[in-house]
Amino acid sequence: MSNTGVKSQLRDQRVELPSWAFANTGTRFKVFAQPGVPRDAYEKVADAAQVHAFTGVAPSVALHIPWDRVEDYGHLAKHAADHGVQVGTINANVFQDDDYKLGSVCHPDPAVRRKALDHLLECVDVMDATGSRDLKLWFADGSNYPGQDDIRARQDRLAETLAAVYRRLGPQQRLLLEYKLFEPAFYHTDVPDWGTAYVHCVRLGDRAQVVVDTGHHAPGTNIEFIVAMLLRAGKLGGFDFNSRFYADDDLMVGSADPFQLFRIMHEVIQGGGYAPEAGIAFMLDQCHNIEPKIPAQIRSVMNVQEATAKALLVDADALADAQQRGDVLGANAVLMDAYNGDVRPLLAELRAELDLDPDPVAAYARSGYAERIVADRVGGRQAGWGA
Ligand code: LRH
Ligand code: MN
Repeated sequence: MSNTGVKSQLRDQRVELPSWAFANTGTRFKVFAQPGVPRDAYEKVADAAQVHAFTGVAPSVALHIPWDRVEDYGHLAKHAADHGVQVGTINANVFQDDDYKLGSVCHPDPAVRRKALDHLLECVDVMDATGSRDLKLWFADGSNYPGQDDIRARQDRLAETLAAVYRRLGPQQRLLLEYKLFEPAFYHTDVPDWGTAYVHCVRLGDRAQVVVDTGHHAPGTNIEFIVAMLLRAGKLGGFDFNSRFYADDDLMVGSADPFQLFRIMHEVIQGGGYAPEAGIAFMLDQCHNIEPKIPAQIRSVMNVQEATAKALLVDADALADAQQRGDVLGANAVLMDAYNGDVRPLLAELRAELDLDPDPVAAYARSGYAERIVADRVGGRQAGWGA
């Protein structure tokens, strides 16, 4: 594809930001507070809008309930629009209440399951108010010791609750089910892998899709294979992009393994999943525990753009020809040539064409926004995970 063709495809890129990336986050050892951190959903949205202002391809921000609970979600959506962005995916949270120690939707006690379902239904009400398309469900549910609970019975409970949520969805709304191998459960997790998520989504219907969080697999997992399979099955709803060296580290996407991100975007493009009409949500799910949060989100969006540009530059005809001829090294070389190309000048050109500074990180630093929020956001309680 020509550079012009690649640039027009890159113009269509849409990366959704996580509101929680702008709040204080950390590990069980320590949460390091940072000056200027938002105190509420309004300030998180304003910070997310900065990322869009400097990258041009991050026009929506995902919310997490109750971390982003407000009086009037319609008013918050208006606030977002006033800042040039939209409220995107609504994330439910049934993993931080004392009642959920033994699970939420999989809990043995029907009263606890009812409580969890009520929260999930509340999140659909939020979607109605914000105009969001997607409800994202990640369950911490699982067990720590063999025998702790009946694995099969927990699947029945999960299926029952998911069906109730699916019935509540509006015709344009989707349920995105996110899997995770382990943590906080350390023996079994009720939705541990793509297969389990896929089985539940197929059972629910067309508007139930699987989310691939790139930090939620066993080390060595070929994630792009899972992406190809879900795309082929029409069940890839979206990504939670981040990267990791060990477990669910939630580091900046592309920072630990840029080649993996390239391979994933290659499968997305090959599988027809890149075009906006494919409906795949490209979301970031990251925690900036020690680094400044807004520049880290800008850098992350740029990493997705770079991986995407390289994947769009793969000579698909030459690749297919080499693959057909069984030319192993030739085929691999086609992919590596695209990966090893420097796409930064092309992206700088694209930004200039979008009337953006070719270097978004430097432009943000010059804007003075970082200093302004430190000066303005005095008092109140900084936002966090409240864990
Ligand atoms: C779980 C997860 C999920 C979110 C949370 C913030 O590890 O990836 O997507 O709800 O992080
Ligand atoms: Mn996630």
